[in-house]
Amino acid sequence: MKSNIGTWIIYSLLVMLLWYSSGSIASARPKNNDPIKIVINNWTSQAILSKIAGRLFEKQGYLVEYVLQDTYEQWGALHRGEVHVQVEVWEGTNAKLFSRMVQAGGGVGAGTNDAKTREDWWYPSYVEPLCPGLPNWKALKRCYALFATKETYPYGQYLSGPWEKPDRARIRALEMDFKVVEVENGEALNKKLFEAINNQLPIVLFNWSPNWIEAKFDGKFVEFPTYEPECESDPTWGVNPELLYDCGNPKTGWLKKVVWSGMPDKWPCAFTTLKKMNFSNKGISELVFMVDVEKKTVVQAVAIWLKKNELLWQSWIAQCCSKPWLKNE
Ligand code: TMO
Repeated sequence: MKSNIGTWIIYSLLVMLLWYSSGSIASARPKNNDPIKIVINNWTSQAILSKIAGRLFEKQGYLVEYVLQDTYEQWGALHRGEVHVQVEVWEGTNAKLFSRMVQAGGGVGAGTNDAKTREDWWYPSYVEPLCPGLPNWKALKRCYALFATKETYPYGQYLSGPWEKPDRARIRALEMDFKVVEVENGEALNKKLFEAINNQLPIVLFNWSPNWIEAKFDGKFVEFPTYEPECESDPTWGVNPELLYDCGNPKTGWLKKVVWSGMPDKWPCAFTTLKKMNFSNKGISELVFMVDVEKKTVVQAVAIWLKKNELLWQSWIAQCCSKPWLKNE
C-alpha cells in the first residue's frame, strides 16, 4: 500500500514537471516584433500573393512591411536579410539565381505551388495566318519582317519585360532577325498587347501562365526547341553547337517560394504558414483577372479572396500559432 502511494506521488510529480516544463518552453519563446519584409516585384500575381501572405502573417500577430524590388536586386537583399520573403519564384525566369542563392546558404526554399508555369514568347491568334508555320519558332525566323517596328527596323521586334531571361542570347543562338525591346513591368506589357489587339497588328511578346491573358484572349506560345538543362550549360547541345540558350523555357515549370535563411528561426509560425500557402493555375489566374481586367485594386482583390477562402487559409495558419480571437477579424 505504502509503496503504491509512493509510486503514485513520484509519478504525479513527474507528470506535473513534464507538463510544466513543456508549457514554459512554449511560452518562453517571445513573438518577434520586427517586421517581416516581403518583396513586391513588377507583375500582378506576385503583388497579390505577397499581400495575401502579409495578411496571413498579420492575422498571426506579426508586423509586415512591403519592399518594392526588381527580381535582380532581390537576391542580394534576401541573402543579406534586408528583405525576408519572396512568394513567387518562377522556374523559367528565376531558376538560376534562386539555386545559386540557396546553394550559397543565403536562402531557404519554402515549398512549391501546385501551379505549373510557362514563360515564353507568345502571340495573339490572329497573327498565326500571317506567318504560316507558327507556333514553330522556325516560322518566326522567316516572318521577322512582319514584326518590325520603328525601333527595330529592319529586324522584328520582340517585346519583353525587365526579367532575367537571356532572350538576346537565344536570338543569337537561333540566328533570328529579332531585336528585344524591354518595357518596365507587366502593366506596360499589357498595354502594348491591348494596343496591338485593338488594331490587329502583328505582335510577339513575353507572356506567362498562369496569368489573365489565357482567360481573355486566344493565343499561343511559340514552340522553341524543347528545354533541357544542358541547353543552358553545354554549348554543344542543340541546334547551335557553339552557343548556349538554343532552346525555349520549360513548359511545365515550377513556382516556388523562398525566404532569407534566418527567417524560419526568427518568425517560425510565419514560415510554417508560408510553406503551406499553395495556389493552383486557376486560383492565380482568377486573382490576376480581378486586377488586370476587372480593374479592382490589389487590396480589393485580396479582401475578396480572403472572404471567399477562409477555410483554406485557416488551414494554412499553423495550428501552434492560431489565435482563436483573431478568427473573425
Ligand atoms: C516572372 N514572370 C511571371 C513575369 O514571368
